Amino acid sequence: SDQSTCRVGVVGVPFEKGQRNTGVSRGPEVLRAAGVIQDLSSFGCDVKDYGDVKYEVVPAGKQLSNMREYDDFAACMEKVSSSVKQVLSDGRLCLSLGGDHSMGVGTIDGHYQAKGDLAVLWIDAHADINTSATSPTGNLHGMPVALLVKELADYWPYLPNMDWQVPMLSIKNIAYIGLRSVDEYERLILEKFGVTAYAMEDVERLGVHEVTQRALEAINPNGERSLHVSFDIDSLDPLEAPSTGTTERGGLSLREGVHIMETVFASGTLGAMDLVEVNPLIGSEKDVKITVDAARQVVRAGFGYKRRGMPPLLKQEIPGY
Ligand code: HAR
Ligand code: MN
Ligand code: MN
Repeated sequence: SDQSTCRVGVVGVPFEKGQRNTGVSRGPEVLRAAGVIQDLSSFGCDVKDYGDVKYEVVPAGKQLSNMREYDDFAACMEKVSSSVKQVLSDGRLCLSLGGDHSMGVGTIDGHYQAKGDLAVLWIDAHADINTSATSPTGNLHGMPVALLVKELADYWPYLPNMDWQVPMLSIKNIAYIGLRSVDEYERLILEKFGVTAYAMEDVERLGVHEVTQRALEAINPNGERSLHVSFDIDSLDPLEAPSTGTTERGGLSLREGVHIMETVFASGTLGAMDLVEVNPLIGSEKDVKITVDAARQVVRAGFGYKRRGMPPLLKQEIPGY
Protein backbone atom coordinates (compact mmCIF):
# COMPACT_ATOMS: atom_id res chain seq x y z
CA SER A 1 0.00 0.00 0.00
CA ASP A 2 1.11 3.59 -0.29
CA GLN A 3 1.33 3.81 3.49
CA SER A 4 4.58 1.89 3.60
CA THR A 5 6.13 4.24 1.05
CA CYS A 6 5.69 7.24 3.35
CA ARG A 7 9.26 7.91 4.41
CA VAL A 8 9.89 11.13 6.29
CA GLY A 9 12.93 12.85 7.79
CA VAL A 10 12.41 15.44 10.52
CA VAL A 11 14.72 18.44 10.96
CA GLY A 12 14.41 20.78 13.96
CA VAL A 13 15.34 24.42 13.47
CA PRO A 14 15.49 26.08 16.91
CA PHE A 15 16.08 29.51 15.38
CA GLU A 16 14.28 32.64 16.60
CA LYS A 17 16.50 35.55 15.63
CA GLY A 18 14.42 36.34 12.55
CA GLN A 19 11.93 38.06 14.87
CA ARG A 20 11.82 39.65 18.33
CA ASN A 21 9.88 37.25 20.60
CA THR A 22 11.74 34.81 22.81
CA GLY A 23 10.39 31.26 22.61
CA VAL A 24 9.96 30.32 18.93
CA SER A 25 13.26 28.47 19.09
CA ARG A 26 11.50 26.04 21.43
CA GLY A 27 9.01 25.04 18.73
CA PRO A 28 10.87 21.88 17.67
CA GLU A 29 11.15 20.70 21.26
CA VAL A 30 7.44 21.16 22.12
CA LEU A 31 6.26 19.70 18.81
CA ARG A 32 8.41 16.61 19.29
CA ALA A 33 7.31 16.29 22.94
CA ALA A 34 3.65 16.48 21.87
CA GLY A 35 4.23 13.53 19.54
CA VAL A 36 4.55 14.87 15.99
CA ILE A 37 6.81 11.96 15.09
CA GLN A 38 4.60 9.29 16.69
CA ASP A 39 1.59 10.88 14.97
CA LEU A 40 3.19 10.02 11.63
CA SER A 41 4.44 6.55 12.56
CA SER A 42 1.03 5.69 14.04
CA PHE A 43 -0.46 5.48 10.54
CA GLY A 44 2.49 3.86 8.87
CA CYS A 45 5.10 6.47 8.02
CA ASP A 46 8.70 5.44 8.42
CA VAL A 47 10.05 8.49 10.28
CA LYS A 48 13.66 9.31 11.06
CA ASP A 49 14.58 12.24 13.30
CA TYR A 50 17.67 14.03 12.01
CA GLY A 51 17.82 16.16 15.18
CA ASP A 52 18.21 19.91 15.53
CA VAL A 53 20.36 22.10 13.31
CA LYS A 54 23.36 23.68 15.05
CA TYR A 55 25.57 26.44 13.74
CA GLU A 56 28.53 28.64 14.57
CA VAL A 57 28.45 32.32 13.74
CA VAL A 58 31.03 33.82 11.42
CA PRO A 59 30.77 37.63 11.68
CA ALA A 60 30.33 39.24 8.28
CA GLY A 61 32.56 42.09 9.38
CA LYS A 62 30.06 44.73 8.36
CA GLN A 63 26.61 45.75 9.49
CA LEU A 64 23.85 45.07 7.03
CA SER A 65 21.23 47.74 7.28
CA ASN A 66 17.72 46.72 8.36
CA MET A 67 18.52 43.00 8.65
CA ARG A 68 18.49 42.20 12.36
CA GLU A 69 20.75 39.34 13.53
CA TYR A 70 22.01 38.80 10.00
CA ASP A 71 25.18 36.93 10.99
CA ASP A 72 23.29 34.27 12.91
CA PHE A 73 20.75 33.98 10.12
CA ALA A 74 23.37 33.45 7.41
CA ALA A 75 25.23 30.84 9.46
CA CYS A 76 22.13 28.94 10.55
CA MET A 77 20.44 28.81 7.15
CA GLU A 78 23.52 27.32 5.49
CA LYS A 79 23.21 24.40 7.95
CA VAL A 80 19.45 24.15 7.51
CA SER A 81 19.96 23.91 3.77
CA SER A 82 22.44 21.04 4.07
CA SER A 83 20.23 19.13 6.52
CA VAL A 84 17.17 19.37 4.28
CA LYS A 85 19.25 18.39 1.25
CA GLN A 86 20.53 15.36 3.18
CA VAL A 87 17.03 14.17 4.16
CA LEU A 88 15.78 14.43 0.57
CA SER A 89 18.91 12.75 -0.81
CA ASP A 90 18.23 9.86 1.59
CA GLY A 91 14.94 9.33 -0.27
CA ARG A 92 12.70 10.79 2.41
CA LEU A 93 10.19 13.62 2.42
CA CYS A 94 11.41 16.39 4.71
CA LEU A 95 9.46 17.88 7.62
CA SER A 96 11.20 20.93 9.10
CA LEU A 97 9.97 22.15 12.48
CA GLY A 98 10.58 25.80 13.37
CA GLY A 99 11.64 28.12 14.50
CA ASP A 100 10.70 31.40 12.88
CA HIS A 101 9.86 31.73 9.19
CA SER A 102 13.25 33.08 8.14
CA MET A 103 14.20 29.39 8.06
CA GLY A 104 12.31 29.09 4.77
CA VAL A 105 15.47 30.38 3.12
CA GLY A 106 17.37 27.33 4.35
CA THR A 107 14.67 24.71 3.81
CA ILE A 108 13.77 25.83 0.30
CA ASP A 109 17.42 26.19 -0.69
CA GLY A 110 18.11 22.63 0.50
CA HIS A 111 15.02 21.34 -1.29
CA TYR A 112 16.11 23.05 -4.50
CA GLN A 113 19.61 21.60 -4.24
CA ALA A 114 18.20 18.09 -3.92
CA LYS A 115 15.32 18.30 -6.41
CA GLY A 116 15.88 21.23 -8.76
CA ASP A 117 12.99 23.36 -9.97
CA LEU A 118 10.33 23.70 -7.26
CA ALA A 119 6.77 24.82 -6.68
CA VAL A 120 6.20 26.61 -3.36
CA LEU A 121 2.95 26.94 -1.45
CA TRP A 122 3.30 29.63 1.24
CA ILE A 123 0.47 29.40 3.76
CA ASP A 124 0.60 32.49 5.92
CA ALA A 125 -1.24 35.57 7.17
CA HIS A 126 1.81 37.49 5.89
CA ALA A 127 3.54 37.56 2.51
CA ASP A 128 7.11 37.51 3.93
CA ILE A 129 8.33 39.17 0.74
CA ASN A 130 9.94 42.34 2.10
CA THR A 131 13.49 43.18 1.09
CA SER A 132 15.76 44.98 3.54
CA ALA A 133 14.82 48.15 1.66
CA THR A 134 11.06 47.69 2.13
CA SER A 135 10.83 45.97 5.54
CA PRO A 136 9.14 48.13 8.18
CA THR A 137 10.76 46.07 10.97
CA GLY A 138 14.15 44.70 9.90
CA ASN A 139 12.92 41.27 11.04
CA LEU A 140 14.23 38.57 8.74
CA HIS A 141 11.12 36.37 9.10
CA GLY A 142 9.36 38.99 6.97
CA MET A 143 11.93 38.59 4.13
CA PRO A 144 12.51 34.91 3.20
CA VAL A 145 10.49 34.86 -0.03
CA ALA A 146 12.29 37.97 -1.30
CA LEU A 147 15.64 36.27 -0.72
CA LEU A 148 14.60 33.15 -2.63
CA VAL A 149 13.20 34.57 -5.86
CA LYS A 150 15.26 35.38 -8.94
CA GLU A 151 13.07 38.34 -9.83
CA LEU A 152 14.11 40.26 -6.69
CA ALA A 153 17.83 39.41 -6.74
CA ASP A 154 18.78 42.88 -7.99
CA TYR A 155 16.96 44.57 -5.12
CA TRP A 156 19.41 43.26 -2.48
CA PRO A 157 22.88 44.49 -1.55
CA TYR A 158 25.73 41.97 -1.61
CA LEU A 159 25.05 39.55 1.25
CA PRO A 160 28.26 38.30 2.89
CA ASN A 161 28.35 34.66 4.03
CA MET A 162 25.38 33.90 1.79
CA ASP A 163 27.32 32.85 -1.30
CA TRP A 164 26.01 29.30 -0.77
CA GLN A 165 22.51 30.67 -1.46
CA VAL A 166 21.64 31.69 -5.00
CA PRO A 167 18.10 33.01 -5.57
CA MET A 168 16.66 30.20 -7.66
CA LEU A 169 12.90 30.28 -7.41
CA SER A 170 10.76 31.73 -10.12
CA ILE A 171 8.22 34.03 -8.52
CA LYS A 172 5.61 32.48 -10.86
CA ASN A 173 6.05 29.15 -9.07
CA ILE A 174 4.98 30.49 -5.66
CA ALA A 175 1.41 30.66 -4.44
CA TYR A 176 0.07 32.11 -1.22
CA ILE A 177 -2.97 31.09 0.80
CA GLY A 178 -4.30 32.90 3.87
CA LEU A 179 -2.98 36.44 3.40
CA ARG A 180 -4.48 39.20 5.53
CA SER A 181 -1.54 41.36 6.64
CA VAL A 182 0.45 42.53 3.65
CA ASP A 183 2.70 45.61 3.76
CA GLU A 184 2.41 48.28 1.06
CA TYR A 185 5.60 47.39 -0.80
CA GLU A 186 4.81 43.72 -0.51
CA ARG A 187 1.50 44.43 -2.22
CA LEU A 188 3.35 46.33 -4.93
CA ILE A 189 5.69 43.37 -5.50
CA LEU A 190 2.81 40.87 -5.67
CA GLU A 191 1.02 43.05 -8.23
CA LYS A 192 4.10 43.85 -10.31
CA PHE A 193 4.96 40.18 -10.79
CA GLY A 194 1.40 38.84 -10.88
CA VAL A 195 2.03 36.46 -7.99
CA THR A 196 -0.64 33.84 -7.35
CA ALA A 197 -2.05 34.98 -4.02
CA TYR A 198 -5.26 33.75 -2.39
CA ALA A 199 -6.02 36.12 0.48
CA MET A 200 -8.72 35.43 3.07
CA GLU A 201 -11.41 37.05 0.93
CA ASP A 202 -10.61 34.55 -1.84
CA VAL A 203 -10.99 31.67 0.62
CA GLU A 204 -14.36 33.14 1.56
CA ARG A 205 -15.47 33.61 -2.04
CA LEU A 206 -14.23 30.34 -3.55
CA GLY A 207 -13.89 28.01 -0.60
CA VAL A 208 -10.74 26.37 0.62
CA HIS A 209 -10.81 23.38 -1.72
CA GLU A 210 -11.09 25.46 -4.89
CA VAL A 211 -8.41 27.88 -3.69
CA THR A 212 -5.99 25.07 -2.99
CA GLN A 213 -6.64 23.35 -6.33
CA ARG A 214 -6.18 26.61 -8.21
CA ALA A 215 -3.00 27.42 -6.31
CA LEU A 216 -1.46 24.02 -7.08
CA GLU A 217 -2.57 24.23 -10.71
CA ALA A 218 -0.96 27.66 -11.06
CA ILE A 219 2.44 26.69 -9.70
CA ASN A 220 2.65 23.06 -10.79
CA PRO A 221 0.25 22.42 -13.69
CA ASN A 222 1.82 19.11 -14.72
CA GLY A 223 2.84 18.09 -11.22
CA GLU A 224 6.42 17.63 -12.39
CA ARG A 225 7.97 19.98 -9.82
CA SER A 226 8.66 18.93 -6.27
CA LEU A 227 6.28 20.84 -4.00
CA HIS A 228 7.48 22.75 -0.95
CA VAL A 229 4.80 23.74 1.55
CA SER A 230 5.81 26.38 4.06
CA PHE A 231 3.07 26.49 6.69
CA ASP A 232 3.16 29.45 9.07
CA ILE A 233 0.93 28.61 12.05
CA ASP A 234 -0.25 32.25 12.09
CA SER A 235 -2.18 31.50 8.89
CA LEU A 236 -4.69 29.93 11.26
CA ASP A 237 -7.06 32.14 13.21
CA PRO A 238 -5.69 33.09 16.65
CA LEU A 239 -8.63 31.17 18.18
CA GLU A 240 -7.08 28.04 16.66
CA ALA A 241 -3.41 28.96 17.10
CA PRO A 242 -2.94 31.64 19.76
CA SER A 243 0.70 30.86 20.67
CA THR A 244 2.53 32.66 17.89
CA GLY A 245 4.30 36.01 17.67
CA THR A 246 2.28 37.91 15.10
CA THR A 247 -1.36 36.86 15.33
CA GLU A 248 -3.84 38.28 12.84
CA ARG A 249 -7.53 37.77 13.49
CA GLY A 250 -9.87 36.52 10.80
CA GLY A 251 -7.71 33.62 9.70
CA LEU A 252 -8.09 30.08 8.43
CA SER A 253 -9.95 27.62 10.60
CA LEU A 254 -8.09 24.50 11.63
CA ARG A 255 -10.40 22.57 9.32
CA GLU A 256 -9.35 24.75 6.40
CA GLY A 257 -5.68 24.26 7.28
CA VAL A 258 -6.17 20.50 7.46
CA HIS A 259 -8.11 20.54 4.19
CA ILE A 260 -5.29 22.37 2.41
CA MET A 261 -2.81 19.77 3.59
CA GLU A 262 -5.08 16.83 2.67
CA THR A 263 -5.37 18.32 -0.81
CA VAL A 264 -1.59 18.71 -0.95
CA PHE A 265 -1.12 15.07 0.01
CA ALA A 266 -3.63 13.95 -2.58
CA SER A 267 -1.68 15.80 -5.27
CA GLY A 268 1.18 13.36 -4.74
CA THR A 269 3.72 16.13 -5.28
CA LEU A 270 4.85 16.98 -1.73
CA GLY A 271 8.62 16.99 -1.29
CA ALA A 272 9.05 19.01 1.89
CA MET A 273 7.00 20.85 4.47
CA ASP A 274 7.89 23.50 7.06
CA LEU A 275 5.79 24.09 10.17
CA VAL A 276 6.89 27.39 11.64
CA GLU A 277 6.27 30.14 14.23
CA VAL A 278 4.86 28.03 17.10
CA ASN A 279 5.95 29.92 20.23
CA PRO A 280 5.33 28.02 23.50
CA LEU A 281 6.21 31.09 25.58
CA ILE A 282 3.20 33.04 24.27
CA GLY A 283 -0.18 32.62 25.98
CA SER A 284 -1.39 30.25 28.68
CA GLU A 285 -0.63 26.56 28.97
CA LYS A 286 -3.99 25.91 27.33
CA ASP A 287 -3.15 28.29 24.46
CA VAL A 288 0.06 26.40 23.85
CA LYS A 289 -1.74 23.06 23.82
CA ILE A 290 -4.35 24.33 21.35
CA THR A 291 -1.63 25.68 19.07
CA VAL A 292 0.53 22.57 19.20
CA ASP A 293 -2.48 20.29 18.61
CA ALA A 294 -3.40 22.37 15.57
CA ALA A 295 0.15 22.06 14.24
CA ARG A 296 0.06 18.29 14.69
CA GLN A 297 -3.21 17.96 12.77
CA VAL A 298 -1.97 20.07 9.90
CA VAL A 299 1.28 18.10 9.68
CA ARG A 300 -0.26 14.63 9.75
CA ALA A 301 -2.77 15.63 7.05
CA GLY A 302 0.13 16.61 4.79
CA PHE A 303 1.73 13.20 5.14
CA GLY A 304 -1.41 11.20 4.48
CA TYR A 305 -3.55 10.95 7.58
CA LYS A 306 -7.29 10.80 6.74
CA ARG A 307 -9.95 12.11 9.08
CA ARG A 308 -12.32 9.45 7.76
CA GLY A 309 -10.00 6.89 9.41
CA MET A 310 -7.03 4.80 8.46
CA PRO A 311 -7.04 1.02 7.98
CA PRO A 312 -5.08 -1.09 10.49
CA LEU A 313 -1.36 -1.26 9.78
CA LEU A 314 -0.70 -4.97 10.25
CA LYS A 315 -3.78 -7.10 10.71
CA GLN A 316 -6.02 -6.62 7.67
CA GLU A 317 -8.90 -8.89 8.76
CA ILE A 318 -11.70 -7.76 11.07
CA PRO A 319 -11.11 -9.49 14.40
CA GLY A 320 -13.77 -12.01 15.54
CA TYR A 321 -14.20 -14.53 18.37
N1 HAR B 1 5.39 42.15 7.24
C1 HAR B 1 5.90 42.36 8.57
C2 HAR B 1 7.43 42.46 8.56
O1 HAR B 1 8.02 42.45 7.54
C3 HAR B 1 5.47 41.24 9.46
C4 HAR B 1 6.04 39.96 9.09
C5 HAR B 1 5.87 38.81 9.57
N2 HAR B 1 5.43 37.99 10.51
C6 HAR B 1 5.48 36.66 10.39
N3 HAR B 1 5.82 36.12 9.21
N4 HAR B 1 5.13 35.95 11.28
O2 HAR B 1 4.88 35.51 8.48
O3 HAR B 1 8.04 42.52 9.59
MN1 MN C 1 5.57 33.68 7.77
MN1 MN D 1 3.00 34.95 9.32
